Amino acid sequence: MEVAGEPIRVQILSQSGLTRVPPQYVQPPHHRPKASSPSPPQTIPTVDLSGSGRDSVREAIGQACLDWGAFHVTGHGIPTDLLRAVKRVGLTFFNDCPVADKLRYACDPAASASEGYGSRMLERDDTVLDWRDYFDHHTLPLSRRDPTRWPHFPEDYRRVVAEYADRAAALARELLGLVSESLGLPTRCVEERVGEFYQNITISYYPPCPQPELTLGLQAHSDMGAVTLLVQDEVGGLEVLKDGEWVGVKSLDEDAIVVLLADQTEIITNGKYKSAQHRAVTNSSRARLSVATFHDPTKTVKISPASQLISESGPPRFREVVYGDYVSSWYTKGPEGKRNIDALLLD
Ligand SMILES: O=C(O)CCC(=O)C(=O)O
Repeated sequence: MEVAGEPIRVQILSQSGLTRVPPQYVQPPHHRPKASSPSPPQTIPTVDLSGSGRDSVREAIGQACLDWGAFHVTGHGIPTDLLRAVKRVGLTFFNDCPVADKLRYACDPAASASEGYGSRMLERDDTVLDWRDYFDHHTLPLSRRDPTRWPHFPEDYRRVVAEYADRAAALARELLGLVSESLGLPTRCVEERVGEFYQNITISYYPPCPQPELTLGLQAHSDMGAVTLLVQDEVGGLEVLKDGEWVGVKSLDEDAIVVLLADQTEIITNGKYKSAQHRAVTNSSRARLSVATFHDPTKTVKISPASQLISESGPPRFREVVYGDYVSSWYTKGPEGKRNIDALLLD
């Protein structure tokens, strides 16, 4: 798809002044967002990691994982200034960099999760498109990190993203430790089964959409890896599926980070904790920005339920999977909710 010789980006479409979304962005009726409900919706819990004692923090995390698979964390130690900065550099790139400069960093549209500036998430080109542009960064292990592939503008972009990546990885480790402990496992149990983090940071930019009732900024999915940390601006648009209903997750305050359990954690915990199915909706008046940091196993790692969580009365619920095979299946078949993890269920 091309617009005036350039590969298409949603921001270009949005700025062209169109009043109807092109047909390839129109979701089938059963996937469209619902008009917001008049009663104040429930939302994900908040866990203050600096709260009173590890026992109560661990308990709060365990409950949040059981009930939602998603929660806000505060008191996590990542400086507010750094959270602000990572959103600022992302927004400056999308808003202030000329299109031609942005396209210098275009990702390879033929390769899934390739680094750079893109719009399409899946390899298949017969699916409804998301109303979103993004910049994907490969950040860990350090052998994958090459900041010269990231935007040169604003001038502190590369330093800020690298610093945030390191702080986010430390927080992800801390959270997986609490997840393990909340199930009575040794602190490093889940982290050791995941192995060295393969970390990507995706900065998503959702331009205003002329028909938000017909589109999704990002289709419903659960994340493939172990745990995702999401920082969002004040615009709102993230929704988490709870008991069959989509629940809005507004930004709490500048310090709060959304934690989303991902599929490999569901497998390792033998389904005791579920990965969070989520999506992003759009709006007609304000662009929205989010920064998602994914912590995944390396592709060669085999993932299976932790042996400590298997017993005669609680047999393994998932087949072992090589993580790279899981990723390939996800990108070729598409997420369609949780179809890829469901395909590993043993009956
Ligand atoms: O922008 C959001 O709120 C969600 C982002 C997300 O789910 C993703 O990047 O996978």
